[in-house]
Amino acid sequence: MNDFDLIVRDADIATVGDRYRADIGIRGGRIVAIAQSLPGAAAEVIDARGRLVTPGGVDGHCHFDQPTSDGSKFADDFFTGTRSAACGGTTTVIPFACQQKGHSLQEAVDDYHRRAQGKAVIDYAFHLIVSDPTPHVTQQELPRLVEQGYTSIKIYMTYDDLKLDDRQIIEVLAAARRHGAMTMVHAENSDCIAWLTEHLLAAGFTAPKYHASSRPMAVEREATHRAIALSELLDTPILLVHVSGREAVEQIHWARGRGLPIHAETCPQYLFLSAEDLGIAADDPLHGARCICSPPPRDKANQKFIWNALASGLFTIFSSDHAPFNMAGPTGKRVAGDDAPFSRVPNGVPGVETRLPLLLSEGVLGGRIDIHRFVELTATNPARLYGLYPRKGTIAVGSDADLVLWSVFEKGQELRLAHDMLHSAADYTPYEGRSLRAWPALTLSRGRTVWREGRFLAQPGDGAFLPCQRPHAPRTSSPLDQWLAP
Ligand code: DUC
Ligand code: ZN
Ligand code: ZN
Repeated sequence: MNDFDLIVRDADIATVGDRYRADIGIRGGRIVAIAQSLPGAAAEVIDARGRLVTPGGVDGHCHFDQPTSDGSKFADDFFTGTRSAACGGTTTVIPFACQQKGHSLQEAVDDYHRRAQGKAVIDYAFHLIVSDPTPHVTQQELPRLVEQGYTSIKIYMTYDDLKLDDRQIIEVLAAARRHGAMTMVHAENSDCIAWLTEHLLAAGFTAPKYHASSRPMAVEREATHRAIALSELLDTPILLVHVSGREAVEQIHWARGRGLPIHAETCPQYLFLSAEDLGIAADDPLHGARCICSPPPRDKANQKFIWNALASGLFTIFSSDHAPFNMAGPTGKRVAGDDAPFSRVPNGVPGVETRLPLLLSEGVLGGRIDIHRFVELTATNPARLYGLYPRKGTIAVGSDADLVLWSVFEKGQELRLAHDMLHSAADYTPYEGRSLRAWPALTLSRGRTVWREGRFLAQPGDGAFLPCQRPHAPRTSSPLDQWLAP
């Protein structure tokens, strides 16, 4: 009988706190030993030969096979989405079970389990999107679902079919506070966007680049400030998702200075894309639609500001916000036609597979952040924030054996990113042609090799659903609790 199912020998291990060379012993999908020159027999040995090894990525924000209301269809389901994640070094994903207005949260959860069942190749948890916070939802369903391991809630301040007004946001935050859930906030001012869009369209400014004009920084700044104020009022933490530029960062900085528990996320599109990418091409007026996402990519000065905020520690997590719609065909970006106005183009860009390689290449190997911050942003902090740590997000005895062994390329030997390298069902990447200094050589998910030297090796259904712990204790001891009914 072997001591281990697998030993990864001579790994250059990087975690949030440490960097050292060791062997990693794996049994039953878990890490059971870490030592220099691990004794004992193993059914399989992987020779890492001093390769950089990081925890498998935890992507705390991605969209697979989510129902839509405009006739569009997400390009990735749970199979192609998780396949793409695994090939890019991510071993846990957290997409969204989205409540439809007039329906229950439980229906959304049941439907999303059906969509995931037998398809995912890596482990997954669900966030809940609350679009209709009736008393039944906040008082009956949310407490029960939090108890069952759905411990994070996304709310929207924009999008007609999802948005909540301030009173509804307060009701959700009160429930999150009471039950120890994390609330993620999409912060953009809906009325400002509606008014700007109406006037842009009336003036004939319909091309993709006007998407950015319809959602300027002030729209995000105002909503960010309002979300912070509501979080302070309710004495409960929030996470501001997909923060895109300086003015939103300044609000978060201000809130942290007041000691408020405000977390923040940014995404590859705010580091690697800019408003210029929304431009048209000679042969396709909708060319820029490939980079339409919300909030929109900003200018180069904002891009630089987000890089600095990432390095300075302001951001808690770095997620993909993978939301893939195809450029070809009738259910993607062209759902409203080849000449559709920007306002009818589905929002979102693909990015679940390129998230880690882009940040390792341009962040760590480009000298902007160190490897520990990379691990913190991409694996450890999302696992902590969403109640999956230490099972996920680190390399430690007792943790799941979710690992990435990296190929690192010297300067001058870079890999050129091309869509046909990728494993999403999306028909393009917005990062086509970028130089990469790193790509996963091998990804392990619970000790199984899911990606090795260009070959995808997992089976649909290998991934399991992960119930999450409560990310924070229910809050019950502030002045609010003297009069707030339980
Ligand atoms: N914005 C979102 O809020 N969600 C999906 C994609 C996007 O661009
Ligand atoms: Zn959002
Ligand atoms: Zn999103």
